[in-house]
Amino acid sequence: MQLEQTWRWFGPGDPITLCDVKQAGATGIVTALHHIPNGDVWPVDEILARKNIIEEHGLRWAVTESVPVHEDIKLRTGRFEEFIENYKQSIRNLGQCGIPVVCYNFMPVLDWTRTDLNFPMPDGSTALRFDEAALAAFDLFLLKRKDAEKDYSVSIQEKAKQFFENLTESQVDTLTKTIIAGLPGSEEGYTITQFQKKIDAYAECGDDDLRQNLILFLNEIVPVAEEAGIRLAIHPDDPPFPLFGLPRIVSTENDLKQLFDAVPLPANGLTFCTGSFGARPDNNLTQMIDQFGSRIHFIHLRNVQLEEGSRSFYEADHLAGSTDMGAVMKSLINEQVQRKKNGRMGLNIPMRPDHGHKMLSDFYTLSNPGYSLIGRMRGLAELRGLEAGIRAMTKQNST
Ligand code: DNO
Repeated sequence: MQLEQTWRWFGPGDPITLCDVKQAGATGIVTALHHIPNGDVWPVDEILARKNIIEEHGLRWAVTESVPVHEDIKLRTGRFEEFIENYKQSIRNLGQCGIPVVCYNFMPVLDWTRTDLNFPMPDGSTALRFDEAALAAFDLFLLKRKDAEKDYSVSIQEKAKQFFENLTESQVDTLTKTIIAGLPGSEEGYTITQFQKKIDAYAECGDDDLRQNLILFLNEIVPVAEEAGIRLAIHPDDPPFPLFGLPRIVSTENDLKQLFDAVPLPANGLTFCTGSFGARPDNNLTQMIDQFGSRIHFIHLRNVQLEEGSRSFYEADHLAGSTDMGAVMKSLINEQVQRKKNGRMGLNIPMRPDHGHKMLSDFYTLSNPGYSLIGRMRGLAELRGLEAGIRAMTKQNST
């Protein structure tokens, strides 16, 4: 059994079509009902309609990414009880329709965060980048968050000042939009005023409080998922360190341990995202796979190049960058071998090439940032080859 090769598709409005995906060689689709407002129940008929479109193309809906978690649930305020009931119903409905994996995240306010969506690579393609100085510039001089300077080293503050002074008005606008207007898959976007208000709501919520709220949420939804035949896969924080003074609780091995110890049912699982965990040099990715392998229900493969002396990184080619993708793949194949030995389900763990560069004809066609056709196709092709090569070398063939 190989890993299941999947592809994120944003639905019928995605400029990349299911016919394109087929030619890229993926067999599984990762999608979500993005048009349903955050907090509402996903109705069975809507799920089935999406499933039918996918199956008409000879593909299968392998993973839901994501069923978003409403801010009220994260903070346990407002209508959180109603939203948790709705979440449970969405899980039951997805289970009834035979969609086996649900990815979600518990990042406060923002989903994933970057500061540059068009970072030029030496080969002429462009990548996504997180520049700590650019983030600090936004935080210190545009958002003007109280005490923000405490969160940055003196050298980053200096770089941020210099960076900010050189920005044109339109660059200020682009930076602001990149950070808070909502990257693809984020269900929320904000203006600066709205963003500040959202951050203020976390004034009294530290890491321990947020973790407790996640565990209370998991206590309710994991048993429902077990019963519905759904595997839940929490996505790590991206990037895996605090932003804007907000709490962060899914960034490290120790964070994962606390979650799985608190709620041990097998449906309480993980999206192993190499790009997210890999953005922290103190995360040992293969060790994390060895330790939590049985919890991995979904895989995102992406490589980041860490930049010396800061928390900055850019998204490198899938087989380049700071993460040893060969070692990661080997550990994932080992996990699969263990599963086979133990006779457990979920053998062909779904994986997707997470993001890709904008390259070649991607420059002349529409796509969502990070979700280009050619760039991701290259990533998938490289990862497919890596997997086949390791299997051939280790005689862990695909049957
Ligand atoms: C970015 C994605 C994230 C991810 C969510 C999962 O490209 O990996 O948007 O889908 O955080 O809930």
